[in-house]
Amino acid sequence: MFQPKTKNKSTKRNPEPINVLSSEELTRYYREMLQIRRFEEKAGQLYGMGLIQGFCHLYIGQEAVVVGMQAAAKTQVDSLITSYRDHGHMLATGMTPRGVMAELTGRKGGYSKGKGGSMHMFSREKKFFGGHGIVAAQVPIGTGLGLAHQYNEDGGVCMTYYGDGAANQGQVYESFNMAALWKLPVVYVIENNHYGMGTSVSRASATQELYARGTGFGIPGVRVDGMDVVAVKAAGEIALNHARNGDGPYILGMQTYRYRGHSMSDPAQYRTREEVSQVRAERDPIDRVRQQIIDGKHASEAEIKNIDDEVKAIIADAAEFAQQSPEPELSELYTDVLVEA
Ligand SMILES: Cc1ncc(C[n+]2csc(CCOP(=O)(O)OP(=O)(O)O)c2C)c(N)n1
Ligand SMILES: [Mg+2]
Repeated sequence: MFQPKTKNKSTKRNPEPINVLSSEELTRYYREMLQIRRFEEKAGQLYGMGLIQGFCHLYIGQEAVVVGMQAAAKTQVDSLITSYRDHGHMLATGMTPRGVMAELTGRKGGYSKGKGGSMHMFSREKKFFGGHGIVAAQVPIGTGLGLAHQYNEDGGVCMTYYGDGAANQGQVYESFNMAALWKLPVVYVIENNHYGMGTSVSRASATQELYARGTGFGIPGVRVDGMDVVAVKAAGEIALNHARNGDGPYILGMQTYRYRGHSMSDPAQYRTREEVSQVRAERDPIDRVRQQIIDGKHASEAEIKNIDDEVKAIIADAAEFAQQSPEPELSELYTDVLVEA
């Protein structure tokens, strides 16, 4: 298990590790993770009602990964890119629940004017570069974004997320070679949720320590408890500093878990219900930080309830907006298809 390193300048005078988080930080991470969870639950409901159609991959269970990484990032300059399991990443960058939900329902008010759907949303303003449906295709693109950061000398790092299944794709290793050769500012964040579409990582991967696969290219990597937002943030800071300082890419192997099916149609015959219940009961990232907040007296039960209510209202508003926003006009069929530079 990954242990975040703490730098104690003087152990005698200051026994507190310096990465102890403030009440404000912990409650903010709680709120951000909860917002993703509630958003995804609502998206699942709207899907069941036929208001969302097509592909839709929920991020429930994995919230601590993206929230912890964004907490570690310099969000003014750092970019991110991920797969089709992307709603949580968008919300964590500050993209609005209204805009994301309306895109899911295929409405004009969505980030791609209702023409992209779940897997095709972008925000240059928030430095979110998608949303990619082809497994691992985002890895070379993220590496290219790293090259752009280096070329433009903007001080940014690209956080390139991919799954345990994607980790077996050849283009990941072509990207590793180039990133290491040119010392590109890229942090590869592997979201090892232990399953691809219907196969466990233990059945599909010759080795399961996916973070160690940069060894042949000289890229450092560590295993991180991806169900612990505090551990994610600590590891994220080390990795981002490394890349930002010109030392090249870094790999973070996040151990996480998805609670729902791969997509909305998944017979889930590859795991037992008991396994899912056990992870939910023992390792849930939101329950964990809630407990940390209570135990450390960072907020009262009433203050936490307030956060819960506020998040609920934001998601209800997003769902309402996503149903009220009109569908795009037919004349929009051929717009935004090609950008002429
Ligand atoms: C190149 C390619 N092959 C196969 C698929 C079908 N497919 C979609 S998701 C997926 C599993 C990927 O699993 P993982 O990388 O672990 O990501 P997760 O869904 O767990 O987030 C597969 C095989 C695809 N979209 N693209
Ligand atoms: Mg997976």
